[in-house]
Amino acid sequence: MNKKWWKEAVVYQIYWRSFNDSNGDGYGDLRGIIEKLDYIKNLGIDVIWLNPFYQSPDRDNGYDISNYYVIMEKAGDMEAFDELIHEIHQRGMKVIMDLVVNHTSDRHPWFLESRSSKNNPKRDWYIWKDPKDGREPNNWRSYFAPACWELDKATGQFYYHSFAVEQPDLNWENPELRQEIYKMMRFWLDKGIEGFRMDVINLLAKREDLSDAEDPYDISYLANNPGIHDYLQEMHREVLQHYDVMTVGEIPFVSPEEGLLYVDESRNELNTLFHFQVADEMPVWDMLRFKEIQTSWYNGLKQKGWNSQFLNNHDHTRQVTRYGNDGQYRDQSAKLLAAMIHTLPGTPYIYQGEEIGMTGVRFDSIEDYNDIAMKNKYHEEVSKGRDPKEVFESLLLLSRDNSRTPMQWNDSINAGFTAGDPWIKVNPNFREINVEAALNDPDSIFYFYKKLIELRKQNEVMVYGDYKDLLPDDEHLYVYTRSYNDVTWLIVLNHGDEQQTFTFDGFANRELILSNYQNDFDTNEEILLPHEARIYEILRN
Ligand code: TEU
Repeated sequence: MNKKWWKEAVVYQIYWRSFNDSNGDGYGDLRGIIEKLDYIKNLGIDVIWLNPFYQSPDRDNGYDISNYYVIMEKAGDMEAFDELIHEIHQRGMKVIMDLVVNHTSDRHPWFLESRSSKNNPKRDWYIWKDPKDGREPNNWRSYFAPACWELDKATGQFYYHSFAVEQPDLNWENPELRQEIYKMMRFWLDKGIEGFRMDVINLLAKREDLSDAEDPYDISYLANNPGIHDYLQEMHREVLQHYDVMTVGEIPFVSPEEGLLYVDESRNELNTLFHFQVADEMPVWDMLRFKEIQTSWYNGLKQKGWNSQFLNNHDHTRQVTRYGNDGQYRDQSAKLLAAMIHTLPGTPYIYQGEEIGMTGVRFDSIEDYNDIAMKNKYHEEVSKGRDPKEVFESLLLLSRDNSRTPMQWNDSINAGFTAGDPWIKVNPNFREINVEAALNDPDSIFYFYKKLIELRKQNEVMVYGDYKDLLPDDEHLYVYTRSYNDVTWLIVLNHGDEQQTFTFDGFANRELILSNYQNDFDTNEEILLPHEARIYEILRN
């Protein structure tokens, strides 16, 4: 396994519209990020991932792009972008952008031309099909709508959209379109960014067989279709191989064997991936399933490909709420989840606010929510006659807005995020949970993350160490080793509200490196308190 900077990095994800507002319009922006770069550097971050800020009508918060070469006005302008990149580099950090090339906005000039007539030169830049028996070509759903087909009355054909109606999919079979995308990628790489997070990149190739799906709700038919690897290997040849970049693919619906096809270093496609066997398939914490997933991905990628480790992002509820304890044990639980993500094999990602233990949110009505996925689902279910209150309740835990409330900087109005009216309500717990309080508390979650990141920089075993789960069948304790050259670390995690016992058989000679409790061990060291996490170095006899 060869060493790479992106394997050793810790990545911080900034959902800029909720991060810091520099001009009082209620939205975060690029200059707002510049104001906080010293905070991010202080945490120890190596790479910043910026969610999309290209020009967009903003139906899906920037994931519906209408011009790949212009900065969305809410976010700022190209001068602000250039200054941000410069200031990130001045601090010795790198930056990756979000590459969204499975679809554009329906307001993109390419689509406006394509839909204008059947013989427009750009008709084939998108995917158009004739009706079948006067209806959609088949029963396929999209992520955000009951159908992935939308009728364009002017030309009498349906266009294909994997997400919202306002997000028509690009036709990657068209070589002219592909070259246009590669040109755009070079534009941003030549401005000095160090790579891309690639939005649902395994959806680029579409299923040729348009027959109805047996279960249209299993939308995996949108992904991993024949041709996808040809496109990614061409992208690598045409663009990526010419730069020292990091690429991380958002790759849903794959097993380790399928995921390896995207990140096997010998295949020259992507460097690493986000798989979703946890975030999309584990609604709430399931320790045994989580252990199975970790071991299968470790064995599946071992020595060939590189994994990522994350438990939340802008699409998935804050981890301490969804997978931990955001009540009585919030502090210990947030630190345990951090210790786990940062000691498992793969590049760790920190989603803004995770480092201070920000939690999910529970607004009172659907009007308080912004997420198009949640609102479309709500209206679809209510239109079937279901009780609106029951539908609303059912969508709360996994609403993407759980992670999109404004960053909580201090206990002043709007948590110091904006001097204006925030585009989405601030989580009411901002008076207790905020950056200022965290920086003033030496035992805060922030400083625990900072220590984990420091340990990673000082100990290659955290990055390149072999992984072995020692208690695969234990529902509460997660105990594993990482080994590299002559160094072995033992990680002992009690993921639960009850104390547990671990006897350290075979690990008598050990040194505690980090714990999320003040361990004076006046009690028996073999007792792990609720949500206790410990990292040991195992000493040679
Ligand atoms: O997300 C893909 C998507 O639909 C995720 O919400 C999904 O649940 C999981 O994370 C992948 O299976 C990407 C972006 O992250 C999301 O914000 C966009 O809305 C979407 O693509 C469309 O661009």
